[in-house]
Amino acid sequence: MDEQLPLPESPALPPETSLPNLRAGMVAVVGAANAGKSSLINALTGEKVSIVSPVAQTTRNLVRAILTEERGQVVFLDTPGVHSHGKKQLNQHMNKMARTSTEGVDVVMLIIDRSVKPALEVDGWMRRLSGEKEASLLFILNKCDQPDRAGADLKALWQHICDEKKRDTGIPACPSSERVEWREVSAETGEGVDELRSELLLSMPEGPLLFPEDIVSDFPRKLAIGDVIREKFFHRLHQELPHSIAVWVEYLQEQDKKWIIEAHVYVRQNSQKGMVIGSKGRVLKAVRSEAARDLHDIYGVEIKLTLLVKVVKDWDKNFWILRKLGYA
Ligand SMILES: Nc1nc2c(ncn2[C@@H]2O[C@H](COP(=O)(O)OP(=O)(O)OP(=O)(O)O)[C@@H](O)[C@H]2O)c(=O)[nH]1
Ligand SMILES: [Mg+2]
Repeated sequence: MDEQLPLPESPALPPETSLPNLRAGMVAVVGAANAGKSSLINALTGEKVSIVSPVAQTTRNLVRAILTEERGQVVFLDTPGVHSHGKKQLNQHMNKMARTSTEGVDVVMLIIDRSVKPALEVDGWMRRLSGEKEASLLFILNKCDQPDRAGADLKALWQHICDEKKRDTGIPACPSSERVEWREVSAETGEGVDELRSELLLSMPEGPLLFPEDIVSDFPRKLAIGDVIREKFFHRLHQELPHSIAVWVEYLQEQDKKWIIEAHVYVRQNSQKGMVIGSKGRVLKAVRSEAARDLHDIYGVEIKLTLLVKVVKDWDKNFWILRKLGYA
């Protein structure tokens, strides 16, 4: 009888291929302004990737936030809240950005503020998503720490939209309607967030990581810094004024332990300059120190921040400026 040859020892697998069932994919996070999209992404990733404020339409860019775990990776696309009165050029760019974000993703998460009556934009998003053919749909009822003022209405609205579509097109319901999952969370208290994170990771397709594992966002650093500064203005200014502001980081020098930043705060008209600076410079000083504190926490370096307020007439109608700021 032939003597059996010992099997050759199999070579050690490189670390990334030895991980079992690694999953990675993209999730578009959409919804009406102020629903809590950015807050939820920050809670899911455990990082302050996107800015948050009580002012509607805080997010102006498409911000990618990357969650990496041993199970895999989820890339979230934070989008500007769609605004149905979007006549201004900036609004139109933001709406377009949000709408196109759902193309080619694995999951679309529609975030809805459950504590207020459904906004017109929620109806709009549901109608749009009722035609979704590829991505799985997850409808998230956020702010469940607040009294429920819309949960039942929202489910009825979705059913109504699906029935209407079926009646008008003769196609058996909307392609994704049967697959819609509803979840309740609070981005504020963290309720339901761990479960949602696990569920999202497990629903990603199997495959290698899409981004290096130590990256939390690929949003350009200068734009991210500008956004942190803008967030502080959004917390202090009221009515239309926040929407008239943009922040551009003109200069950034990254030394080992200290970053030197000069940022320009654009306002649209001369009359707005005084309000942004505040009496005796109070608003500007407060924004500068709050932003510097946040930037120190995020980047772990000492921050020397200078803010200059500039009147850039109707910057929000200037395509080149919108492009420079990443809004177009
Ligand atoms: N009570 C409560 N407030 C929340 C919750 N999630 C977000 N918020 C608040 O809702 C407001 C809007 O939150 P954002 O995360 O900026 O909302 P958004 O959907 O990203 O808004 P836009 O970028 O303007 O479209 C902020 O004041 C948040 O603190 C929540 O679960 N509970
Ligand atoms: Mg946002």
